[in-house]
Amino acid sequence: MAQNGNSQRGPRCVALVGPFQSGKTTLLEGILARTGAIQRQGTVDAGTTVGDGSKEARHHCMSVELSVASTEFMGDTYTFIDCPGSVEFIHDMRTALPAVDAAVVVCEMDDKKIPQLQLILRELEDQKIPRFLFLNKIDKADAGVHEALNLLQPASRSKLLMRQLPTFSGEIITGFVDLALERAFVYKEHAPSEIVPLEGDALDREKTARFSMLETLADHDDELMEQLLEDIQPPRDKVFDDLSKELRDGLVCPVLLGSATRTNGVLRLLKALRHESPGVAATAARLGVKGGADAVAYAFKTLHTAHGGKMSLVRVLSGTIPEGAQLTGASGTADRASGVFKMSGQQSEKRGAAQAGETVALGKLDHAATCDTLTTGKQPLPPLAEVKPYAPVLAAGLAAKERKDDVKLGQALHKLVEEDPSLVIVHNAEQQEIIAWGQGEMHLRVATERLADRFGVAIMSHAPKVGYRETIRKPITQRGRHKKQSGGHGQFGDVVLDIKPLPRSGGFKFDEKITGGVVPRNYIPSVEEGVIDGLKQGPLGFPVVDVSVTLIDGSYHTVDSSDQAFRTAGRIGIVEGLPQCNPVLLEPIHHVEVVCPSDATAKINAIVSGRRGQLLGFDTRDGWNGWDVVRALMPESEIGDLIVEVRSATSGVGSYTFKFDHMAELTGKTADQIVAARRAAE
Ligand SMILES: Nc1nc2c(ncn2[C@@H]2O[C@H](COP(=O)(O)OP(=O)(O)OP(=O)(O)O)[C@@H](O)[C@H]2O)c(=O)[nH]1
Ligand SMILES: [Mg+2]
Repeated sequence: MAQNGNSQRGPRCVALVGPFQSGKTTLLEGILARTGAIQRQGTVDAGTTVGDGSKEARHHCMSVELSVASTEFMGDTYTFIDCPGSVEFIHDMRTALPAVDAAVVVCEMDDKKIPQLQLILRELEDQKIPRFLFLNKIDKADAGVHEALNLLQPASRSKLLMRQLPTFSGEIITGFVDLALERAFVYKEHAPSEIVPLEGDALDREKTARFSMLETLADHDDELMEQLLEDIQPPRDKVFDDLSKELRDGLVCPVLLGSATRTNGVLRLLKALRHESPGVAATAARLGVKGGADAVAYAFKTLHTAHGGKMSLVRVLSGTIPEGAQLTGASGTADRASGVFKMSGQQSEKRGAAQAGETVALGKLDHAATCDTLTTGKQPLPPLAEVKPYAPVLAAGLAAKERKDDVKLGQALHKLVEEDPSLVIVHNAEQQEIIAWGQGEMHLRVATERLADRFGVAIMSHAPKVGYRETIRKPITQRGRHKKQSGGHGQFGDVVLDIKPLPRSGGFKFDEKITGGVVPRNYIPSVEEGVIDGLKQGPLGFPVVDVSVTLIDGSYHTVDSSDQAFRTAGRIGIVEGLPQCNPVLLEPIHHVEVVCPSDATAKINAIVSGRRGQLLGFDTRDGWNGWDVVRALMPESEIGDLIVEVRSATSGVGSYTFKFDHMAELTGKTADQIVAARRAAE
């Protein structure tokens, strides 16, 4: 310990993660209240928490982006990053993880949430983040909590290690025994737990549970194993050393108990973080930060605030960032930080220089992006972490409600994507649409709410258009004749076109077989242009593809013929010819892969078949215990809101990716409806 009572590990940064609605934001509130950072512990349901401070989070009673708050505990600063639990907002958690020393995975005794837990633990395992499990809502749990490890273990690759043993009064959990300290506590609502004697039945159970905890630790410590075999009590310091070493190395994941609403178990959690979790030095080493004269920080979130403008949330990994520091990120351009701020949910407060270990916001770094490695040096550093968003799964067409907001919409979308890179904006030139691609229904809904609330652009959204095409099934020879005699100079063009179907993905081919100059050479390109004009919208209302057109005959007039006249003649030829060629609708078919927990595979198969999908088979998902991947060919029009059904069949964890495969003919009632809808829209 340092003299001032601070631990030598310095300011910490800890992520609160876990399945949807497990109590992360409530736990943050409990921590802030228990450590005196806030006067009153707010609740999510009343919309009074620090973590869910944004209008959108309050409105939906769930976290929709990460939020950050710092507090002091036993002389050290702790910054917590409260991450959303919904898979639709998981990108914020993924970009935050490189910044943290450890994560607290808040979870419940609920088998329906195990796949979500597995998903989150997988991210932590992959990024090598030391992690505790906080088994929350213990106020609602019963004696079944003994089964917690059996229930939760399959979700974790590293061994779960019970650090605490619940004690009961009847069916209700009233306290716990700390198995490392060997002390018994009873919970007090909104107050520290009280130490009570450890005796009788509780003592016997403690001995067994402690032995099992030590056995788990001894798997990675031969000396401890020998002590256990020889019935020697290991010294308490050794147990704590092993706990923190094996936590840091990702060998074990200690499990603590508590109730966020009552702040039960919160102090023990903080003490475990203080004594067992690594500090910034270990985190910098994990990320490969090379110490030196220049400060290094990792930016894990970008915000555009109404008053402060752009803010970059960063963890300082080495050195000091003074006010007004010049910082360079991946862009290579240095920006001057307009200020160093302490964050508390939506509130920011100006403060002084930030030291290694501290988590702060830096103002107005115009060129900094989320995931950037920032340095006070002149040269940009190689990135410490690269977190690519998952491929988006749901699209919506967006337009400003009022035309005058079109320019503002463009700027707002740019800021929105800076804040949330898991949102993808595509400008579809063919359909003249702005398409927002997101991670799910709620993600897109929140995006449009933010556009209105934060950036003042009211939005209309619509289902994006499907990329239908049409083609022909019968060849024909068609004349196209354009003749106009109005007063002086007339117009004359006359062509004969051979129109033929091409095989699928044959595109468009134009050829000519003109002999004897019946159509002068210089007009032939105009004929082709006219044909292309005519193919832009076929008789069914869609672009025509897989057609070959050959100019075989025609005639001209020495005075009245022109490029324009032959262009018009070409267009007339194709437009009059196509309806006689037995046109047919083509729809895009995609190759789809749905990933889901195996017990949902049958449901997914049914969903895919119900959406005109052609199942290609399913396999176990590589490296994912208990998961499958279902492969199918599916029409684009049926994929539109596929994710909504997939999520509801998989407790929110299933997802899919897709890739264009081919265009297929579509006939019958479905095709008639599409054509009728297209005509109605005209
Ligand atoms: N009984 C009980 N309820 C709790 C406890 N902790 C949280 N809750 C309730 O669980 C619900 C979700 O709590 P949140 O704190 O929003 O959970 P979260 O994990 O932050 O949710 P997301 O961020 O949306 O994933 C709220 O209704 C809380 O009041 C607890 O310890 N006991
Ligand atoms: Mg939350």
